[in-house]
Order: sequence, then structure tokens, then C-alpha cells
Amino acid sequence: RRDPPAELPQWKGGGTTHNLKEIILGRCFTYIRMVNPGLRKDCLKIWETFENAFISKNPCNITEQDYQPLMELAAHPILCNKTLLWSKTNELAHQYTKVQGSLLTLEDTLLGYMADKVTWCGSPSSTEMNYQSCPRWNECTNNSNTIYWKMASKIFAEAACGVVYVMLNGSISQPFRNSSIFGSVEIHHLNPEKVPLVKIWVMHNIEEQSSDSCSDSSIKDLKSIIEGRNIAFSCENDHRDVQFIQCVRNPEQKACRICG
Ligand code: C8R
Repeated sequence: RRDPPAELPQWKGGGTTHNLKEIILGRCFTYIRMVNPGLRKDCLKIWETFENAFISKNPCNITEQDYQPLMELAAHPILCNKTLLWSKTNELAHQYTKVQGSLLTLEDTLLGYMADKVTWCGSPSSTEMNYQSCPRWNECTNNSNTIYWKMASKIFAEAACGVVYVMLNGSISQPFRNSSIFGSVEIHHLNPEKVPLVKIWVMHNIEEQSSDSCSDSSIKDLKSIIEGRNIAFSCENDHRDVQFIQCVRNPEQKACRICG
């Protein structure tokens, strides 16, 4: 019989990103000095408030209240007609906004910019961050990362005004899922008094046969949710401007050829 390893990882997900403090502080300063100069935010205070939200707590028992002070400190206004929401199209949506230059995703706001691609959690028995492991999304729904994204997404959707664009993935079985953050948080927090129209773009993997996903039953569900909230709905398959981005990597695909 062998003894178990001295320290079994507690959770199934990767631990807190090393140098989290430096990353968050650095991103916050980069954001207020270079990405969005003129935005007046106290980055040191933002870091302390961020840390306070999850340090010394069970990462599976984080509540919205824990992040409320941070959300209030870091939120800022965004311009009308510039919001792009997405679900299961993370890479394409961000590649597109980067080149397109005027539409904004949550990652173009301070809250999204600071937290993109990093992981964090604490533990009740320590004032340190847990660098060993953090809960995976399926270990507990209220983990420190998921609650953060849900709250930041809610604030982003509430702040939207004018036409809102949404990029969905037509190459998966359900382009719209009401369990996604887009489906469970964002569509329910668009304000019909400020948002007259939601434009859905359903993109397909350029290497696959394209299909009419706008007539998919999940998109019909989405249409009735949006119209039920008194917001007009439109849907387009493979919006051309976005397809150009897909074509950069696949110039020989049929959909990418201009002549013949
Ligand atoms: N949004 C949510 N989650 C985000 C995110 C973001 O901007 N950015 C990152 N990196 N993440 P999905 P969804 C991480 O299932 O659930 C906003 C989080 O770990 O493809 O519908 C954004 O405004 C999160 O658990 O999409 C967008 O409109 C997964 O990626 C929706 O919410 C979610 O990826 C997307 O959330």
C-alpha cells in the first residue's frame, strides 16, 4: 500500500494564474493609460477590492454581493450601437472586433480586459490565493470566476444602447443555449427602452458546408425571447464582413473565392 501524495489537489481546475496581482494591476494601468486614456480609475483600489471579493472564502460559495464593490468601482459607460455579444464564438468574435475596430466586446471594457484568460480563487483556511487548483465550472456553478463573468456580462448588457450585435456558432448542435451566459444573463438584461434591435449573426465553420441556422429551432427560441421583451430581432447566416476574417486562414475555401 502506498501513501497518498502529500497534497492532493482539492479542485479539478487549474489553480490561480501565477503573478495574478501583477497581471491585473498591469492590465488595469494599460487599460486606463493606453486602451481607454481619460478613464479615471484607481487601479490599486480596484486590485484590493478584487482580492477582497474572494480571498479567505470558499470558491464555491462566492455571491454577487462579494463582487458588487468591484463592479461598481470598475464599470464605465460605452457608446451606443457598438456592443457585440457572442456565445461559443470567443476567438472569431475577438479577431473580428480587433480588425473591424469599432465594435466592442466585454473584453474591451475594463472588467473584461482585466480578467480575460486568467483564473483565480482563494480558500477559507488561508489568506493566500490557491495556486494549486480552482473549481471547474462543473464542480460548482457559483465559483469565483463564473460569478465574475456573469456579473460583468450583466453590467455590459444593461449598459448597451442602440443596435446590439450577437455572434453565434452555427456549427454546433444548438447555436443558442439558454444555459449560456448570453442566454441566461445578457439577453435578459438588455434594456428595451435603450435597445430597439438585436442583430444575430450565425457563423459557420468555414471548412464545413454552411446551413441556414437562422431557421434552427434554438434560434427561433431566441427570437421569441427577444421579441417577447419588445426588442426587434433579425438574423443573418455567415455575415460577410465576419466571413472575411475566417477567409484569412482559409483563402481557398469556396465561400472565400471572389471569382469562380
Ligand atoms: N462573457 C462571458 N464569458 C467570458 C467572457 C465574456 O466576455 N470572456 C471570457 N473569457 N469568458 P461561452 P457564453 C469565459 O460558453 O456563456 C460575456 C468565461 O469563463 O462561449 O454565452 C460576453 O459578453 C465563461 O464561462 O459563452 C459574451 O457575450 C466562458 O468564457 C457572453 O458573456 C463563456 O464562453 C459569452 O458567454
